[in-house]
Amino acid sequence: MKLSIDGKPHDSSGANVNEISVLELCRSNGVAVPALCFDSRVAPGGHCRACIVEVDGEVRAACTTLARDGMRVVTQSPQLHEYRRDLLALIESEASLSDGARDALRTSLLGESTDTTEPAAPRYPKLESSPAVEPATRADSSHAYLRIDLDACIKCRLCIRACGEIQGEFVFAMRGRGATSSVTWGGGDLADTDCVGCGACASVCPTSAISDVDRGRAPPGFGADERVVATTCAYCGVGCGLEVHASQGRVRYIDGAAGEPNDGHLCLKGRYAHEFVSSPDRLTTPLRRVNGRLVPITWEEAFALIAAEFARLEGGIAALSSSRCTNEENYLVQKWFRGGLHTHDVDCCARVCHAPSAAALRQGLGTGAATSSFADIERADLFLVAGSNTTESHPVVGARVKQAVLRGAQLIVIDPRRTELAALADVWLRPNPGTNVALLSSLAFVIVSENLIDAEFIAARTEGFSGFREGLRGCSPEETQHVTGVPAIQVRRAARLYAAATAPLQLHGLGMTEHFQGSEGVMCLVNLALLRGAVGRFGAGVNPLRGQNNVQGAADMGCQPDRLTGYARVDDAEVRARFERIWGRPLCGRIGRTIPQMYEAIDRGEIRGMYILGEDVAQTDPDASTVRARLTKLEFLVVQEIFLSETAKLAHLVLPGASFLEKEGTFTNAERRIRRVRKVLDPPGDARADWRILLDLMAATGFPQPFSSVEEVWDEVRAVAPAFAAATYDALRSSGLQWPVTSEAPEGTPILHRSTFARGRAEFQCVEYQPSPNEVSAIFPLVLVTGRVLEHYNSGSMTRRTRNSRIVERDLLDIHPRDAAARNVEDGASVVVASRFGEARVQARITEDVAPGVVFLSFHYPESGTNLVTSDVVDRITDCPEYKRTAVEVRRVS
Ligand SMILES: Nc1nc2c(c(=O)[nH]1)N[C@H]1C(S)=C(S)[C@@H](COP(=O)(O)OP(=O)(O)OC[C@H]3O[C@@H](n4cnc5c(=O)[nH]c(N)nc54)[C@H](O)[C@@H]3O)O[C@H]1N2
Ligand SMILES: Nc1nc2c(c(=O)[nH]1)N[C@H]1C(S)=C(S)[C@@H](COP(=O)(O)OP(=O)(O)OC[C@H]3O[C@@H](n4cnc5c(=O)[nH]c(N)nc54)[C@H](O)[C@@H]3O)O[C@H]1N2
Ligand code: SF4
Ligand code: SF4
Ligand SMILES: [Mo]
Repeated sequence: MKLSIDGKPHDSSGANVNEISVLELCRSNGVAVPALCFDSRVAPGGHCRACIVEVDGEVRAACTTLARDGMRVVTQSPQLHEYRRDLLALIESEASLSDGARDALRTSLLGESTDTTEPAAPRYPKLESSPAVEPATRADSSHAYLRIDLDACIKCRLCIRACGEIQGEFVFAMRGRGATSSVTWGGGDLADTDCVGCGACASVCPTSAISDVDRGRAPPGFGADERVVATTCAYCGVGCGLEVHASQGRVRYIDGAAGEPNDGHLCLKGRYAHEFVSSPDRLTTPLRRVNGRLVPITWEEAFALIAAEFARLEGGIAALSSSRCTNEENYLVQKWFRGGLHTHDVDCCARVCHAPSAAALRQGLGTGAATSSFADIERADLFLVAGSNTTESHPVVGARVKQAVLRGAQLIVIDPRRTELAALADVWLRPNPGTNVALLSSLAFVIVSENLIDAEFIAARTEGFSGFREGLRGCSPEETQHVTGVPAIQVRRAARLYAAATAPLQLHGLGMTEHFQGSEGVMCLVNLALLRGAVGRFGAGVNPLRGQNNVQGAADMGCQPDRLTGYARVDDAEVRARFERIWGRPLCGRIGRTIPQMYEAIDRGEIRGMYILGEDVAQTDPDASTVRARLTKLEFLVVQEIFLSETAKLAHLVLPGASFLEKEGTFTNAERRIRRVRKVLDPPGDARADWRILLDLMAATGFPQPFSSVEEVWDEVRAVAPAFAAATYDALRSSGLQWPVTSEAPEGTPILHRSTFARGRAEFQCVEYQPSPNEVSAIFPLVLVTGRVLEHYNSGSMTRRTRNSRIVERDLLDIHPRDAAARNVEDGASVVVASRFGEARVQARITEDVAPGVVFLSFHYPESGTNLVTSDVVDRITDCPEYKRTAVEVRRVS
């Protein structure tokens, strides 16, 4: 396409050249065109009229005019300048702008911040706000993070489009016409709308009519030394890119970074929940237990104590590493324990989370990680979302899925609860908790028996199909519906939809894994994809939505008892020899213990000391009273934390680490994307970056390391694990890369298994449904499902110390009206949730989001005691706890 811009010829080629607007074309060629209501992530609106240019002599809005061959575009002319000045005057007559907003507008429209030729009197009389709009709805300060002041609104509608087209929440609309029109959010408080606090509206508003509290609050001069640091969110496994604006040693506000995986978008945790960093509760000095109390000691005393105790307890020490910490820190933890302390007793929270996914994917496909990328969300024509509350747990991915569905992609949701995606689904299958294997087998049954399989793919790339087909006998939807509770007709419909899709993308969560048959459930998902050849190609695949910011990385680095860095097998002598060479230490060949096995070993006196990095097991592991009893039995417990967690309260020695905003390193997200983490602030008091502490601990216990920076640690990771070989810090500097990153794939690997599976052929797995041992009874007739809510994060140690706790103040028990009525429980009543293992005390919320017979409770507040109730039942293959199914009774507290 050839055209001219301001008299200069431009020759454009490229895939989207036929769809590009004049505005984007100009900007991509370095020609500045002002625009107030343009954002590349939403459809152009043409509302603000600031991007007026001349096209072939006619005045047009550049954002809504498509570039065409032969066009003559003029962006600067006396006429256009005059037009823009006039527009500015009109805006000023309608909106009350702050000085800053006016200067910014003037600069973007006229390229100058002051107008020396401005007439003394305004060109247009000031327009008073319309009497048709009640004053109450012009301003809003009900939300913890957002402020609205419509006096500054220029009616560009960008907030409406951002909320609808990025987040998919549709909070805002326009009401009225012409000069009396205004943005509305339904007449009440913003806090009472569907707003999820993502901040997209505030981030795009050109005049701060909608603004972040954080930005508005900055005292004068606060921005003088402002720095912008590009880093990665440390909450969930989406791993959003952040741009942290900091000055005077404080975080001022956070924006989303461009590029994958979030393209500027964030959720309210990533954008706003950073106040915990400066909480007075932060640990600032090492603490030692003396006469039952934790008292401050120096770092030197702490290292000497550990050296002495670990020498005394040698052979009986285990480690839990932290999925909240960096790859480099996780690498050091397992290197320390394996190489320095001669044990493979190293595990991490992958155990209680997606270990079943990793096991099932490894067994079926050869690699235990997500097969696809988040970018496949835009390529898929159908989503199968199983046991994932995506919009609350992985909100930015959830928003991408919602947008794809709003554009026409189909959606099947498998979840016992009516989640936001379930409510939007084409087919929502609502199984009894714990019956995934029966349900997914019946989906496979329909696809096979109705001959909807991809026979060519099965023949060319898989094995074990005939045995698998045999094993489906007795799995028809009609036969399984009494177990699953899902009507056969719905199962048939879902199976046909899945089979008819050209690019079916699976996303799954803990509703699949945290079960007695967790691994086997995920195997069923893999089988389903194999039946349709829906793996190893763009838009399709099997994807565990791994939870923690760096749980993928913690496992990749080797914080699992059976696998060294890069999933190298501990029980393979050749593999060990490679590590022994690089580490200069002999390694034992005995596989270590999983978390539940460690607890049992404490009981037997085999484990007497533990080092726990950033994991609050006393609150988050199941059957918490037993966990506490066992931790209390330890002779020496070291906890390295940023807060005095429930676990740290039990420790003999507490070490103050640094949060993600206070250190360097890398995190690996749920699509295997390794991203850089960069330091913004200094840690408080005597707290230190966790990797520095680990290097000192290794030295103190006789295994000194040659590293002086995290980059050097990472370079050793690249040397020991081939999948990261080419992922240098420099190569990762912008949006990161998805492993494997090798000399053959220097740009990373967005899709696994494209031409061959890591194990050669993929293998169908025969799985038979087994009911959970945690059956309901006359005493415990309800099934408790536990899980998360959007506003809080796991133990809540961070989010509870932010204004998120103003939005959600406590854990609530969701209970169906029928079950509530039978127990005389009203909405908001205090209740006890009791199981064979213990009791939780919470408030009830009556809702039909849960089915009769099922109750749901989150675990973000320690005082609720959610995990006092959960059981000791674990996944048969990986020991992952069954958090998703506990037989309970609910009693009203009178
Ligand atoms: N806001 C927020 N986000 C988080 C976290 C957080 O604490 N808060 N934690 C992070 C972590 S560590 C993780 S692992 C992820 C977890 O993210 P998710 O996997 O989305 O988390 P959950 O809410 O635990 O459970 C998901 C869903 O499983 C459903 N479910 C329960 N039983 C069954 C069943 O038998 N079958 C099926 N098909 N579904 C079932 C539940 O109803 C629930 O909706 O989230 C991460 N993101
Ligand atoms: N009932 C129930 N229980 C569950 C689950 C469930 O669905 N239901 N889900 C389980 C799952 S999937 C998971 S992953 C676990 C998560 O359980 P945990 O890993 O125990 O929970 P988190 O709150 O994520 O964080 C652990 C600790 O890390 C600390 N921390 C954060 N950043 C850093 C850092 O940079 N350095 C250091 N040293 N410490 C840091 C925090 O203060 C926090 O105390 O919970 C499990 N528990
Ligand atoms: S914060 Fe997000 S959800 Fe709330 S109104 Fe703004 S864009 Fe919509
Ligand atoms: S979606 Fe996850 S990674 Fe992104 S901002 Fe929210 S919590 Fe952070
Ligand atoms: Mo997790």
